Amino acid sequence: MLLPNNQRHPPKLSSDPNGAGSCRQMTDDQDVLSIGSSIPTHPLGIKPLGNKYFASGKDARRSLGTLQVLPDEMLMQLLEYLGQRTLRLLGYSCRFLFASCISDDLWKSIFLESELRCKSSFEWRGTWRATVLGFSADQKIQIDCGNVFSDVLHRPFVCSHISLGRYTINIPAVNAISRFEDLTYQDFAAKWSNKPFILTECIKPWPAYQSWDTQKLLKLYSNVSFRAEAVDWSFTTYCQYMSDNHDESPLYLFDRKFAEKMKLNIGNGEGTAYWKPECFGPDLFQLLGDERPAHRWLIIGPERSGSTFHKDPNATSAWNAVIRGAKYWIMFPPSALVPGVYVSKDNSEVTSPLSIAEWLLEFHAEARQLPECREGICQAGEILYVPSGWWHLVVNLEAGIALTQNFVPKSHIADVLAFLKDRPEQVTGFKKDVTDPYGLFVDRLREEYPGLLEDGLNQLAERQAQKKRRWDIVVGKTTVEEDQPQKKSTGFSFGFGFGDDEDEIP
Ligand SMILES: O=C(O)CCC(=O)C(=O)O
Ligand SMILES: [Fe+2]
Repeated sequence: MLLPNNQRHPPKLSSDPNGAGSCRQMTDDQDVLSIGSSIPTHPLGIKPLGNKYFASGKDARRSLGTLQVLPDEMLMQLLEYLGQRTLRLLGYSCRFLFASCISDDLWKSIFLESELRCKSSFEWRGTWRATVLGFSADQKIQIDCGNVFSDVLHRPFVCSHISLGRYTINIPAVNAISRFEDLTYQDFAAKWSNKPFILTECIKPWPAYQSWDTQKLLKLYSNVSFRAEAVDWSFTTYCQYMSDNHDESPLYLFDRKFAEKMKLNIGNGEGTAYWKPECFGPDLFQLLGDERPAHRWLIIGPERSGSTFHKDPNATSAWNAVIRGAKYWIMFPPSALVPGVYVSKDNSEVTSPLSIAEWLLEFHAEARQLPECREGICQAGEILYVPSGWWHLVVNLEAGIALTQNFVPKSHIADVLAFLKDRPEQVTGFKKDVTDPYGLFVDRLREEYPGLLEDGLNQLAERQAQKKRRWDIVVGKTTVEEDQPQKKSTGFSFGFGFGDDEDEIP
């Protein structure tokens, strides 16, 4: 899978949203207006760096002593090496260090290194710091940091408070993801397997849609541990976190063993929680039985949680059904260059160094202008289709519950065969004892769908030959006219359209 490498982007001092970092004198109230009326003033009074140049009174940074030589980014990096006691005490030495040492990103790391990390049930106290230190809400320290000017310290606050509405309303009509009540398999296979779409009615009969909400799940599964990124938390603890956190990138519950943990039946028949929609037709990875890679997840998260840009694993396609809440999706076809997303040369790593909020602030406007951009909101009771290889970023517009499943429709057999064959080091989700996923898939297809396998392999061979021809043209071994005599050369292009594999040198 192309996993996003969620490193934080060093904040750009000059590109603070709406000029928050620019040289304008601001009162507290003006501060609020400058970064969008929905962003409250920082509770400690920390201000963007630009405000410093017109502020009267002492700049808190001057009390840092020798540490003044360090830029804010470096100071924060240094603090990452400190343990909880030192970090807490250092925070009481001056206002600037208080504002720095209280940063909840630092305390999240401390939490993850502490013995609390292994606990499934504990009391979440609103911040990572309060949770680690066992503070109650009324023990919140309030030190006025009104003379602390720092984009590094202010920007995470902006990012965790931006209004999502301004990015998700006014979707240009040409970008809008198509919406249907339902679709037949014939239509899907013939016209829609290469494009995202939303179905508005097909999951409405699911018992999961009809009866699940957070309260109900809490009643039934309060002590069940679910995976949320790096931790396994009881549902009670996760719900406490979900209803009271201010993280820029909230911890996302993403559990692939949910069916076993919740003792759910899935599929057609009595007493099942949900079944896969008919319109997608057969899932060819079902042929792998227990040897198929991880393929279904329960997803729960608060407003602003979500998934940064990625492609789904092993060139699979997916559906994502919203049970409660609403999700904003922004998507691009496989060969698109997505603004703010950097892919390593061998396509194995995606560095989307930004949180969802940072990406929205910095790149959304540019991305939306691209002709390949597709956007849509999937509401509760709706399901969205993600075609193989499509880039997507997803953000929860409100706290929500979703179910997702990855699968291989017949129309994408060649994409999956190519991925398993040509990128074995990027294949993910198979159990360790499955040493040759490509061979396994081919064997099973040969038994069940020999004609389809032959088609898939022919498509693969044709793609390979095409790549070779393009390469020969580029290195001058042949010309476009020789390659395609019917087509007079009007200039060579490397854009091969939607659904195309990355343009690789053979
Ligand atoms: O609901 C979401 O956050 C999207 C999940 C997703 O893209 C995935 O499971 O691959
Ligand atoms: Fe995905």
